[in-house]
Amino acid sequence: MRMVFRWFGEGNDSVTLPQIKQIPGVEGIVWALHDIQAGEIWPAERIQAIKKQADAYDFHLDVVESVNIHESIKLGHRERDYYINNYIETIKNLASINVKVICYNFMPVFDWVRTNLFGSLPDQSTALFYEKAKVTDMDPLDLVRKIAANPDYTMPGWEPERLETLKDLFAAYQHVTTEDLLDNLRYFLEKVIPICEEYDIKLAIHPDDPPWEIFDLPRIVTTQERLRKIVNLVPSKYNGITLCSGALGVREDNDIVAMIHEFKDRIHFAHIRNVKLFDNGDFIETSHRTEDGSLPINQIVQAYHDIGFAGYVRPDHGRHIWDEQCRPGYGLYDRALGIMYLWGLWDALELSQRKDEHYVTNTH
Ligand code: CS2
Ligand code: MN
Repeated sequence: MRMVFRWFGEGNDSVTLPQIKQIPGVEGIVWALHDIQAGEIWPAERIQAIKKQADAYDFHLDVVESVNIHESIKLGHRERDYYINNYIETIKNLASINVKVICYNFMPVFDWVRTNLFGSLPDQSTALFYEKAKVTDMDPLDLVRKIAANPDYTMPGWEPERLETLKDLFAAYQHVTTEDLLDNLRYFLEKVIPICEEYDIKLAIHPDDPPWEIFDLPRIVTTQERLRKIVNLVPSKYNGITLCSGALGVREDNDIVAMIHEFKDRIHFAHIRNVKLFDNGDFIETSHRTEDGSLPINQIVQAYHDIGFAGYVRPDHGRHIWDEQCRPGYGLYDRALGIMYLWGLWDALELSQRKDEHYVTNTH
């Protein structure tokens, strides 16, 4: 596995490149131009500027997360061709610095959804928390009205200045079904994958987080069966997956180990993190360690080892520990601890494999 670390850019991240350099085994930065709106072309000179920063620390920029998809592409509106062409121009610009993987998602309106960015864990650290009842019992337009009247009600993604756009988007998606969304993804992939093949850049779709429908919006990247459907929409290895254990793993019917084995040729980027599930459907993110959450991170790493995974891996979100002031979920300390746990598991597997090989050669 090739370890990489997400960095939001100079002035946009509390973590610095010199700090990342001191985490063992990190070879590259997962990056994006976060100020560029979905649908706009990423300018070549901005890309070059990031390259210069990364070069100074000998980090590669092979993985981009994310080049976001304009809503009109997800909605299947007429203007989508214009935005798909822009996406293609961005791919070409990224190829000029040798980018290898583009992570993206196809979630309508929201990216990940949580109800509290500072949920409490028993050790007094905090982490991203999802309260199911708060989301399922909520009529979205009601929530819009509530937040407009009292901004204290706000949740991540529902910032008061976004409310008007939210209203329009909810209306636009009203008649978009799951099948429509899949068709719109196919349309996008059919246009973009040939370019990816030509420029040797793999697309890797990130699962929906959480992987079920929320606020009556359709969601498609949710289960093993859906992933199968998506990789078959366009049968090219350039149409790939970002397998995010934490996003998919909050559904008990999702078996991450089985997914790693089934999609081994299509997983170009792995996000590894743990999450603790509660009986009422709530969940909170935890340390990466298997014992601390509900996911078998040890078996997940073993599955990657078993398939001889040579792709990119990053720890995903981390807890906020040791009073770190950071972007929710993206502090330095807990993600660095996560990396050391992943390396610990990986190195132990390497060691036992070598012992087995040694044993085999010695018995011949
Ligand atoms: C999240 C997402 O789970 C995650 O990795 O932080 O924001 C993710 O980056 C996007 O959904 C990928 O497009
Ligand atoms: Mn993820």
